[in-house]
Amino acid sequence: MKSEKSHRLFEEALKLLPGGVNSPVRAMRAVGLEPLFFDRGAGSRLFDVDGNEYVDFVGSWGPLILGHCHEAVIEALEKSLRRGTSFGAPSPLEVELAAKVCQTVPSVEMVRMTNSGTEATMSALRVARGYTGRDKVIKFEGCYHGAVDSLLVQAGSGVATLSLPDSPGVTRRTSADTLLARYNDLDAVRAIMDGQGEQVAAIIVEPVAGNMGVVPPAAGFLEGLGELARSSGALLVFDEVMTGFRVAFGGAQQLFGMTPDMTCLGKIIGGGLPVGAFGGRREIMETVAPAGGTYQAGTLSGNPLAMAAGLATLIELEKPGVYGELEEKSAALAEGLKEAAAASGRVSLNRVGSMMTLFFTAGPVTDFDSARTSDVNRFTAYYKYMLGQGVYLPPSQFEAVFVSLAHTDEDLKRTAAAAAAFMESLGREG
Ligand code: KE4
Repeated sequence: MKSEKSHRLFEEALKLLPGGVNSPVRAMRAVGLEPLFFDRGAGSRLFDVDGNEYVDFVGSWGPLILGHCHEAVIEALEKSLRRGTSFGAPSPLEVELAAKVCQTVPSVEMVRMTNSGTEATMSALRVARGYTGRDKVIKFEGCYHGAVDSLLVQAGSGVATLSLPDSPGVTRRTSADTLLARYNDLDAVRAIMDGQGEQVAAIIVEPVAGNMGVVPPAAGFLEGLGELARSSGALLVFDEVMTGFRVAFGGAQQLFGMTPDMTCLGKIIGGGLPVGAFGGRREIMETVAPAGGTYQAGTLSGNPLAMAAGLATLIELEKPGVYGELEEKSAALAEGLKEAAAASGRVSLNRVGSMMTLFFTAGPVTDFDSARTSDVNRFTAYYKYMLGQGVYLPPSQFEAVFVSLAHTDEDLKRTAAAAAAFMESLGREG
């Protein structure tokens, strides 16, 4: 596989960008590779600057559920582009997309657009703290909510609660208000609430975890969080940046029949352009400036191009049969991967809808600790083999593979066949 042009670009980028990239995970360090530089995408395919072609299962980390350059998205962008790239003032498209989100996501009566998922979760927590007058927030080990200071924390001493900064620059005081629990462990949350419930402003959770690899909620876990939040006066915040419009048109909350107090969105609602959003009950959202006193702002929030691409994407997703088709494609890929891995026995697959992860561990993977029993060296060998076969997977064991409407049966069969060939080679190694 030629990579001279990517290599040269990376050499140049290393002088200009930290690590040569604008976001760490795409640096491909977890799999010991230099990042590929891409020239264009089309449908389910990506083409790098050296002319290599790949079946793309990253989909820009989730937004491209329609695939690359979908006609409806391109047309919407072309039409919007010629009317202006940004006004810094309201435009009709913001109202149209807000209406679509509020009509679709059960918990969202009002919504505020942002420019990233990070901004959305950061703002949602500020609103929750302002609304409840409380300081503490509960998050779960292995869940990622963007590069938010108070959420870049790791498990501190003990197991459940004390958290420590997970990045230089995050102060102990900042992390002190963040309490940690194990994902799918309601008892851990109950223990925190018994001791500090009256100080907790919010419980923030990925309703389907995607950032430790895909980990579904255990039966009763989300409902239990809802009860614990309600009984203590804390807000339940679903971070649906990844799952929103992904696992169902109304997101995980529609899939599981839940109504959290607030929801964070991103990725798909921008159709590949920079976007985020947070929303919830009207009485909560009316506290956001300028309606209320909790400040939140953004020069390019509600940008007409992002709104146009997001609206075009949601209009496509709303068409009859779309999620049935996504489910068929995703189930076919999952079955193919499971068959491929059956021989090795040291692999387990988690899937919810069109997001899935093949863990190189016997499993079951139900939280971050069990995810981390994965053999990351074996994952790396798998990753490199698949890349060589023209399959572009997320370059980390702890990420989600995304199936799009653009993936063809041939794409999926070819991917499963490549995985089977790799697994057989493992069997031969013993
Ligand atoms: P952004 O700020 O990257 O738009 O969104 C942050 C975020 C918030 N919440 C969830 C559940 C998320 O998955 C994310 C971002 N996801 C990662 C991939 N796991 C983005 C990839 C990257 O960081 O480059």
